[in-house]
Amino acid sequence: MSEKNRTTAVASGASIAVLAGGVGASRFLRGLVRMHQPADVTAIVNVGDDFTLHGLSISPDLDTVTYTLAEQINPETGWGRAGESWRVLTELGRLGGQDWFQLGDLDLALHLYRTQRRSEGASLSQVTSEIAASFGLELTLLPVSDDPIRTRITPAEPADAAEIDFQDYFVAQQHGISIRSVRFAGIETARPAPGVVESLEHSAVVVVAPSNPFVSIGPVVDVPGVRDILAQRRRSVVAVSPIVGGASVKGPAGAMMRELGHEPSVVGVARLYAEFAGTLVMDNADRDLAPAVLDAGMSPVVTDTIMSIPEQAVALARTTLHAMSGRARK
Ligand code: FO1
Repeated sequence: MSEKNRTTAVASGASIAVLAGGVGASRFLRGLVRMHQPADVTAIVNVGDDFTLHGLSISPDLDTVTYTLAEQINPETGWGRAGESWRVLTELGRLGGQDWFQLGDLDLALHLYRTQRRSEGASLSQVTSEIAASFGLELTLLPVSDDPIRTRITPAEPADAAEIDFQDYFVAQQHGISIRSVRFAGIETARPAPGVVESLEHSAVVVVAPSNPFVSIGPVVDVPGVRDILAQRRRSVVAVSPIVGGASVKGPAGAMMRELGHEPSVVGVARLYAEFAGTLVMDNADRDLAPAVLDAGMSPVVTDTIMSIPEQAVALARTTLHAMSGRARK
């Protein structure tokens, strides 16, 4: 059957897959699950930011989604727990240990649990589902892969700079350095986690959340097989631009685009996504660029995309799904 004939409106009860990074994606998901049944939503989450510190397995994006949807997120940072205490980190600092990555006491408990379960042989997706259930989440939360994928950054300076770990770039260096390249170590042999392919193939709509195109969405769509599945159904794939007015809403996405040779605008986002997504939700501030987004191969939908409060996220999710009426798969 042709893609055209297999489409319908995004009805209640329709399944929705969301490709997700950390903070922006979590806010979008919080809006989505307030206007669409959470049980019909699957979040497929970046694991390129994952790393080991103090011997603990840390999965920042999975945890940010979990804490946000459980209404336990620290509202000031957008990551970590609300009402957190810092006794362990403070004592670690006093001892001269590594305290550059801020792990609060409650957050540490989660990393201890994940590390213990992994050492017992549980996969990342099994542990993720256990943690999600413990927080009462009703959506399905999947790491894009159970195999290790590690984002590695090569600084622009000096010319012979060695690759560094993503969290070294993002947190230790506060993404304050120019970069030459991004690589996802291990991705060539990574397999989609159980449920990922099924969700991508059978969801009525796939949403690419407003996350960094390189370091959040890149390690998801570059898992072998994922980009091809999306490209084959690109008419029912919609992305939300993380770039507004030529800069990222949060984090280094805009700077990264420029440094990696892309136009740091919603048009640059459209050029990156057009191969596998047919529609781009973009901000009112960029409405003059809608024709250029169309030229880049994506249908523009112009709306307010800033999610300062949950009600704005609900409105953005509603507009995003509404834009897919008539394009959703049955
Ligand atoms: N981001 C920071 O900028 N500084 C931190 O100290 C930090 C600690 C941290 C602890 C747990 C967690 O789940 C996330 C944390 N993040 C921190 C965010 C993390 O670096 C994410 O990878 C980025 O937000 C990119 O998505």
